[in-house]
Amino acid sequence: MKLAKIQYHGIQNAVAVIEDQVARILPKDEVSWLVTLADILHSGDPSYHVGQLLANAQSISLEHVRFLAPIDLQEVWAAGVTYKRSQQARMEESESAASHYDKVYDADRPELFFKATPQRVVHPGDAVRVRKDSQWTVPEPELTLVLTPRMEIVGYTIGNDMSARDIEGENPLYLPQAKVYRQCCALGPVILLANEPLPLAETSVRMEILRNGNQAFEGTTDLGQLHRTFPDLADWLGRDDNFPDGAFLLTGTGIVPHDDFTLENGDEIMIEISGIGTLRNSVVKD
Ligand code: DO4
Ligand code: MG
Repeated sequence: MKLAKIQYHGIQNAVAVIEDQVARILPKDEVSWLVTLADILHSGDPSYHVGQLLANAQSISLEHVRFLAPIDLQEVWAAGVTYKRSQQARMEESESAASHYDKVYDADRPELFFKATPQRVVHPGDAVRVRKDSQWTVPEPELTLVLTPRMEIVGYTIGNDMSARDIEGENPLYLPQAKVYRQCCALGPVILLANEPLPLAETSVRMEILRNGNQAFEGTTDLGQLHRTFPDLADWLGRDDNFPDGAFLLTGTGIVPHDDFTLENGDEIMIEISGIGTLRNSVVKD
């Protein structure tokens, strides 16, 4: 089952189940404590509660729907160097930090970093941004875990961990500046409820970047290449910390464009994860 936060016909914020070409809008007044998408996700049994609400749902065509990032008050975190491709790319980009990237790939403790507050996250269809002081920025397409305050994996969505590779490569202590800034992250368009584990090797991740309508980059991987498990990443994130509003955890990139590629103003990014959907964003460089 796929859930989304949407706008339609002047309604600014509704929660819907997405089925084929239809959004089934969940009523807010049936069970008063299930008001936000996070309320449903953190309810202990989202599928059951959604099932109850669906009895009074109104269906509208997706043509009339604008998808919002499926986030409420959660913090957004990210894991790094969880795929061989990311380890290689990072070691090439930073001579001084190469051994750190090498070690963290195999270390017990993963690299986890703070990525975004909800206000830094852009909606599907909106623009992610290249920092003014970066000449080398790329998108990172990442399967993203939706975590409850108890750190249970309750869903999956698509994330874009925008990264200024020149800033990160100059000095690893600049990582927060390379990663966290206005419009540095996109999430959506839907959350696939995690009723069953994802079939990792069969779940493909594909990213395509268009420039002036032409393909400027295309790459694919699959979740079978991930060097860590989702429960392990969630466990490390929750270790000795509290997330009263839950969290999103981007699980790292297995696709890194070649080193002479950087995003340009007006580029279009498409990230497709099989079984979840496609996250589309434009790029602004200002
Ligand atoms: O260590 C730098 C960031 C790595 C990252 O974001 C990734 O592997 O996805
Ligand atoms: Mg990343």
